[in-house]
Amino acid sequence: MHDRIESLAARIGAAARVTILTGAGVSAASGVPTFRGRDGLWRQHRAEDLATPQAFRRDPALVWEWYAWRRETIGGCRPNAAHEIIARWSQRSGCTVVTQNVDDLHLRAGTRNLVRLHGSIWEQTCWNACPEGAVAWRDERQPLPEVPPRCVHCGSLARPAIVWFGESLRHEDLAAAMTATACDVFLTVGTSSVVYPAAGLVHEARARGAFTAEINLEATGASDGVDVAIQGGAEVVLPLIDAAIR
Ligand code: BJW
Repeated sequence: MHDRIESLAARIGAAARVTILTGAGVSAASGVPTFRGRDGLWRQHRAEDLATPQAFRRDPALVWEWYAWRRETIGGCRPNAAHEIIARWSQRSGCTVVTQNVDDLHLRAGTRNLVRLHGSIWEQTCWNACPEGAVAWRDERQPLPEVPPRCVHCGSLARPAIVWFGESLRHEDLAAAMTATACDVFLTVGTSSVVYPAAGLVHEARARGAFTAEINLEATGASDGVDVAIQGGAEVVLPLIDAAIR
């Protein structure tokens, strides 16, 4: 592992453009549950019961109770060493951070040039798509005074500003992520690499000539397709890489 860390550090140190894709594993050491690992969120709840527009239409109160519980959990979590290293690297010009996480821990760590592909658990939009409510507003109140919450503009039902299965990502976010695949080094960190289009970004980056690396506790479907796969916690491996960058 030492050699792989040294060689990846040398690549990052020499790169003009670095892109980092993150997933739930980056926030695991902060106490945010992952989706598919042991104790992952999907183990207790079926995705199709909670994270689809159909589920919300069927039972908005149930879906909002799940989000209220997750907001409470995430609200008590702090960025860990992985978020902090990524935030520091993001100060370099040419660095883009693309996250699938909705917890906003990258933002709280001070990450610049951040693309939040799946939205934020701290933002809402109008379920009825009233014109003003189409633009997400922030609501960090804990606990939410009303569950389900209402649109601040028209009073109808609000929804989490999160991309559910079967929904399109925001065009500008996907475009920014695709642009960032034109880079010298592409890191995929703490993601199971099963959810598209995010899972395709590392392959796109490699096809465009990037050196690609994965950091994950375990092998994923992306491991065989990257130049270097390092098994370990992001909160352990990223500080080692950082220390090895000259
Ligand atoms: C550690 C660690 C530590 C632990 N250190 N590592 C092409 C092919 C097939 C299907 C599709 C396709 N294109 C689109 C689809 C459909 C669908 C999809 O991908 N389905 C797959 C499941 C097959 N995609 C969509 O619907 C997307 N929309 C879209 O593409 O629109 C156009 C379209 C629609 C339909 C058909 C075709 C085109 C939208 C995807 C939205 C994803 N939303 C979610 C949930 C939101 C709910 C919420 O959060 O409240 O976002 S799904 C969930 O998974 C969440 C996550 O962001 C996402 C990714 O999960 P992530 O981050 O990888 O977490 P885990 O838990 O899976 O993995 C954690 C990893 O960390 C593990 O590997 C651990 O080992 C590791 N780990 N501790 C390092 N300390």
